[in-house]
Amino acid sequence: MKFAHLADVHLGFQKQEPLQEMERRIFEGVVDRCIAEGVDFVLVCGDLFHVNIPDMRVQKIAMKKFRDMHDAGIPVYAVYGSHDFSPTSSSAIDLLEAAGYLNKVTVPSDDGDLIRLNYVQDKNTGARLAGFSGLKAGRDVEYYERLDREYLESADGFRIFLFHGAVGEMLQDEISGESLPLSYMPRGLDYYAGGHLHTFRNRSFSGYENVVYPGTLFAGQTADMEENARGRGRGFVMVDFGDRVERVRFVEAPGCRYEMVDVDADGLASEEAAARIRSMVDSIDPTGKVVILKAYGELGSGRTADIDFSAIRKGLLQGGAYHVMIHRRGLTSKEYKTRGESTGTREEIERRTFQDSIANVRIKRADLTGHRGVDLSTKLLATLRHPRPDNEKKADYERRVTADATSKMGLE
Ligand SMILES: [Mn+2]
Repeated sequence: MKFAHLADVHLGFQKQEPLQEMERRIFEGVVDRCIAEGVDFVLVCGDLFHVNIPDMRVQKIAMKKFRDMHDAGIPVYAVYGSHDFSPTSSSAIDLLEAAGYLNKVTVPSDDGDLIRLNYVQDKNTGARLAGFSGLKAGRDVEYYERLDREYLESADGFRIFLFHGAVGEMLQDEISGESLPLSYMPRGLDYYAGGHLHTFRNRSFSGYENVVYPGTLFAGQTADMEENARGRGRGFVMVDFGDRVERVRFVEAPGCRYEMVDVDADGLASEEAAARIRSMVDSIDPTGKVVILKAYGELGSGRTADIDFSAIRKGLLQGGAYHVMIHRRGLTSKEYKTRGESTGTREEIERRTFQDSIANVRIKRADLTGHRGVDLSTKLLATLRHPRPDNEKKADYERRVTADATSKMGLE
């Protein structure tokens, strides 16, 4: 018998069309693979979706593939992650459950001090599954402290615990704000199916064998894309089992090909930095690849806007790149540095900040640069700084703010 273990798919994470297409292809390929391999069931350990209610495009992709699994007779067992969690059961996860394509395994009865989780039993294999969803920061610990572990430990048969969160013992070198000790989980179960950490890891401890994170299938945060470009394999986990776990194997999902262009421009003049970026970009073959251009450091002279990133992007796309990502947040300029001093009134600080930022913007229109640009920015900020009052509907608020902003910009 075998099951597949997925987590952190983050459907809907990608915002650019070519990457959305890749995200879809990877997910569909993995589901097709599970069906072709004839798995007995599939586990989804949180963050299937990047947000609890993703747009319809994303829901359709999921609906279709979960239906395929359902039609192939493959049950899916899931817990929420931190991204698709909904305390009121209004997540796309719940839509899949309502359609009968997925089973949430968290069935707690919370009366008194202890939280009791009941196992869900898989009909065909007899495996028992229980789990905890990922909750919003900090609340996990409190729930685990109240978990009736003995109840879960006393059941017999093949037992799986699904969870979404960082287990302290499984951390490698990441700086993680919060983690749970393994001892918070029921002891002696057969498999601990994790989600939340985005890279594959598989370890066993005394009393806790087979603690596994499959990692993300593609990406759920920008740093994942960079790791991909540096050669990290992504995929899911396939587990063969009988009375016990027999084999755990990582199955790599085919993804994109990448080129990483990493430019340290520290101390360079802006023309030198531009030349370095050009020569590095010219030395790669972008054909069919996702190119990640990362520029950082403090320019010794000139403006960051002297580097024409949009022309570089255009050139790469013309050269056949599948997609170009430019990360230049770490690039600053010594000459045009935003003055950090926070003296003066709020208005003075705001004006100064706008002045400094506008100096770094490459644009020819006089109404958007110089003191006119600062005036306009200040006026727009006045419109945008007020949050929606409680008694105003969101749509009305958006309409009012948009109308106000367009009139200040002199647009119709
Ligand atoms: Mn995640």
